[in-house]
Order: sequence, then C-alpha cells, then structure tokens
Amino acid sequence: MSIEDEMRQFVEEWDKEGLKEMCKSLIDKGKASPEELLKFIGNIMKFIGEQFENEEIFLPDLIGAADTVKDTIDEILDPAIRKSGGEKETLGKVIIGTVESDVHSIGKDLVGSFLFANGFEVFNLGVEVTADEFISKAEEVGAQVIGLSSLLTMSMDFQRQVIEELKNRGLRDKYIVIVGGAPTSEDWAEQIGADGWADDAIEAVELINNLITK
Ligand code: B1M
Repeated sequence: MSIEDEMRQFVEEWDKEGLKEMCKSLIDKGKASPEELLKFIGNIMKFIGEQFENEEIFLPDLIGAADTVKDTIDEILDPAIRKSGGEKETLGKVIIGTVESDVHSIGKDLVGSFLFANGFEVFNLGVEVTADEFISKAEEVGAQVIGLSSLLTMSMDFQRQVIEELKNRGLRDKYIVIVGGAPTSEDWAEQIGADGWADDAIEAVELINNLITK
C-alpha cells in the first residue's frame, strides 16, 4: 500500500492518533518530507470531497475526516516545516486567512505551510477573519501580501469587501492582495480588483514570488 493510501485509511477511520503517529514516524525516519505529506493530505481531502458531492458519504463523515487531518497538520506537519525552516531570511511577510462567515481551513493552511516552506513569513489568522482583522494585522507586522481564502459561494464577496476596505483606508496600493479557494477564479480576482489568483498551494507560492519580485 502506498503512503497516501495508508494515510487515506486513517482519515476515513477518523484515526487521529494513527495518522499523527504515521506522519511523525515517516518524517523522523526521513522517509517523507512534511511538504510531501501535506500534498497527500490535499489529495485525500479532495477525494473525500468528491465522495461527499456524490453522496457516497455524509456530513458527519466529512467533519470526522476534516478534524482528523487538521490535528496532523497543526501538531505534526506545520511544526516540522517550521523547524526545518530554521533562521533563513524571509522573502516577505504574508497574512493569510479564510474570509468572514467561512470556516474552511484545510486549503488555506496548506497554502500557508507551502509559503512558509518556501521562505515566506506567514501570519495565519485562521477562519472567519474580518476585513478589519486582515488589515490591522497587515499594518501591525508590515506585511507585503494579504491572502484571502474562500470556499463558499456565499463568502466570496467578503474577499471583495477586504479590497474595498483597503481602498476606504487609502491602503490599497500598499499591499499585494491574492485570492483563492474552490469557487473563485481568475475572472473573479480580476472582477474584484485583486492582484492575482491561485488554483492551489504550489501556484500560490509561484504567484506571490512573481508579484513580489515585480
Ligand atoms: Co464544506 N463545503 N461546508 N465543510 N466542504 C464545500 C466547500 C462544498 C463545495 C461541498 C459541497 O457541498 N459540494 C460546499 C460549498 C458550496 C459552495 O458554496 N460553492 C460546502 C458547504 C456548503 C459547507 C457548509 C455550508 C455545509 C453545511 O453546513 N450545510 C458548511 C459551511 C460552514 C461555514 O463555513 N460557515 C461546511 C462545512 C464544512 C466542514 C466544517 C464539515 C469541513 C471544513 C473543515 C475545515 O476546513 N476545518 C468541510 C469540508 C472539508 C468541505 C470539502 C469537502 C473539502 C474542503 C477541503 O478541505 N478541500 C468541500 C468540498 C470540496 O472542496 N470538494 C466543501 C481540500 C483542500 C486541500 O482544498 O480547500 O479547495 P481546497 O484548497 C485548495 C485550493 O482551493 C487552493 O489551494 C488549496 C490547496 O491546494 N486555495 C487557495 C484555497 N485557499 C486558497 C487561498 C489562496 C490560494 C489558493 O490564496 C490566498
């Protein structure tokens, strides 16, 4: 069985300890990097999402799976990535969060971890983050980039609201604003005046690298 298949089994069984122990042991033995394991988690959650959409599993299954991977990300993978990051010079400071009214955290956390692994200093504000919280944190830490995640059609408009609030405060030109999340698109980013859109965590790193060097 492949590493990803074995991890999927733990996720499907909501075996938090099993998944954590497996990931920790693979990292400790040098058999997989935390970045690789994060990628597998992304694939697994996409697979679980498809099963949910096809009504093969139901909401409690989804919540159980999401809770299981969240613990492994928070307690094993993110700390391992941070540890391996050492004292390297930061490429820039990025504020990231899921917008108001939206509790989806997994994709946003993947993006945050990938950015960190690629040399950015990341301030992950969590979920249901208001425009004021994004902007206040960006001002406080002197960030260059604000990253807005949205997984719900109903929450997408809060991405626009953050950009509008930046304009109201005369701060729009001070920050690179990027948006992402399943219901968003390049067109949407353009429509709301964001600086860019990324389809996944790897694209988000490339996009921010390109925008920052411009
Ligand atoms: Co919910 N949910 N959910 N959910 N959930 C979706 C998003 C949905 C598509 C499922 C469906 O019905 N088909 C649907 C949204 C439909 C829509 O509006 N278009 C939906 C719904 C409706 C809901 C509720 C309303 C359900 C209910 O209560 N009736 C509710 C909303 C609660 C709220 O937010 N107020 C809800 C709740 C939940 C759970 C709590 C159970 C759980 C989230 C737990 C958690 O995150 N801690 C959950 C989950 C797990 C999902 C699905 C199954 C999986 C999301 C996920 O983690 N994907 C999702 C269905 C799906 O996506 N197929 C679904 C894996 C992750 C790696 O991918 O998040 O897409 P993703 O992130 C990717 C990219 O999008 C991108 O990079 C990431 C990594 O590659 N990306 C960015 C994301 N953010 C980015 C930011 C960037 C750049 C790229 O720059 C800043």
